[in-house]
Amino acid sequence: MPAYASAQTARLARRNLGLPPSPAEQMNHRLPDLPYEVVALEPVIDTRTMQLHHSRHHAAYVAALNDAVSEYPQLAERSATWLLANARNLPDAARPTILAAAGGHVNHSLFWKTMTPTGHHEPFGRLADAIARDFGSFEAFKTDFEAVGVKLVGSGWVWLARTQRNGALRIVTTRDHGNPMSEQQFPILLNDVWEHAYYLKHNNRRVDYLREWWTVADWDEAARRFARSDHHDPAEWAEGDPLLLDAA
Ligand code: MN3
Repeated sequence: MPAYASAQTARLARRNLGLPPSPAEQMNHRLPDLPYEVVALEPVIDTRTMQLHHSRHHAAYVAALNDAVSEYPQLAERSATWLLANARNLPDAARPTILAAAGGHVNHSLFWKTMTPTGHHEPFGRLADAIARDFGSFEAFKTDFEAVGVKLVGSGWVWLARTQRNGALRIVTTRDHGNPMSEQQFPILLNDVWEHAYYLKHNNRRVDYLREWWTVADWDEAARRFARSDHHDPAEWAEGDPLLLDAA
């Protein structure tokens, strides 16, 4: 029996007996608080969706990540962003599970901070200039972003990302909980197009969600990420960057 299986058996046994976790089972990854009240993004993001999305869906990814890394002491101190940026260094047997959970945790941590009830809801400054350069205009960018989000089949994310190679902005999608950091691209802005993000309010009309979402998009945060991406390799985020990921 592989070591990880016996460790998992032992952990489940402790759980079933009502015993506290052993020191090796301490939870390293934690659910971050929302940066606003659950009602703050009404009516664009309804309160029930926000509650479930944060306290159930995101919490489940955090729990799954703690569970997945618990068998590997060498990963115990690694941040979720490090795990994403260093996929090749993960144990083969656990790689898909760890990446899915770490992506779910990191992406949602980024996502909450990509929205705000206040502040700039349109780009400004250098980022606005870069969007005009790479997409023609902000309006053209929004149209493209919505179209790409609508076309994504199944569950995933749509991103405004900056390529490390030449600094250009691109709209990219990732399946499930993929993250552009794995492709040497910096996340600038992202929207969650899993059905759990919009189904209670919009049902099957993902396009309505994508169109309304601009009124809560946080371009102050996007500008901070854009400035950060000038000088930092995505892998450097691995050890934790409070600007980007308070909890991941
Ligand atoms: Mn989600």
